[in-house]
Amino acid sequence: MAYRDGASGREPTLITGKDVLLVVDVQNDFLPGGSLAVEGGDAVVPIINDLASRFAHIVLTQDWHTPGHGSFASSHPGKTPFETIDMAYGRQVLWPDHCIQGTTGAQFAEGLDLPRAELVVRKGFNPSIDSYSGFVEADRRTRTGLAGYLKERGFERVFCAGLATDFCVAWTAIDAAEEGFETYVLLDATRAIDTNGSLDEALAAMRRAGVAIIETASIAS
Ligand code: VGL
Ligand code: ZN
Repeated sequence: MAYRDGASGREPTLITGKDVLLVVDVQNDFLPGGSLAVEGGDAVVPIINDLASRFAHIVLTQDWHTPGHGSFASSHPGKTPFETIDMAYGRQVLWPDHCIQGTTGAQFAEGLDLPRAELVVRKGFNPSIDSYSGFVEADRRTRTGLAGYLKERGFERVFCAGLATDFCVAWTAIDAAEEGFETYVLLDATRAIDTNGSLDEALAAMRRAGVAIIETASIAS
């Protein structure tokens, strides 16, 4: 609880048509049993399903890597998952193979029930560039089109949930804030990988970027 920005005692946040729920990477490979399982990752599924009923607008991101993707440890001889290397665009954590295009692991969690979702943004399909963020790839240059889409639709606030708190949720939220959206992370609707201090680092980076870290209970039903 100490991590949360004091939502307690505040009025619940009323959701309007200018708000969008951005559900990040709730895919089989990030759930228990998946190749890059996030501890307790399955717990976000019912929380997000319930949360979704409070939003008129929902957008999903989907990690969508090529086989042999540059972010996979298996693509770098002698390297093991969770080591880091220097790529052309900066430091990269190396991951187990995950979310390969068209595989079961890349599919959304079976229990995720978001038939009203208006857009799915796939990311990480450039074989040599990772993309934690739903907005901009790890080269910090190549844009996915999501910011343009959200702006064109007139959204003003972005509420982020999903997996993992310290990677794709954090980078997506930071970029949303940098794009000028009022940005929230619904912390209890996320779960973290937490490798080498990554969760504390991500929470601090989100706060520096002006992202508000709240809980789903503060969203009015
Ligand atoms: C993610 C590591 C690699 C995430 C995706 O969704 O947080 N993390 N690819
Ligand atoms: Zn990935």
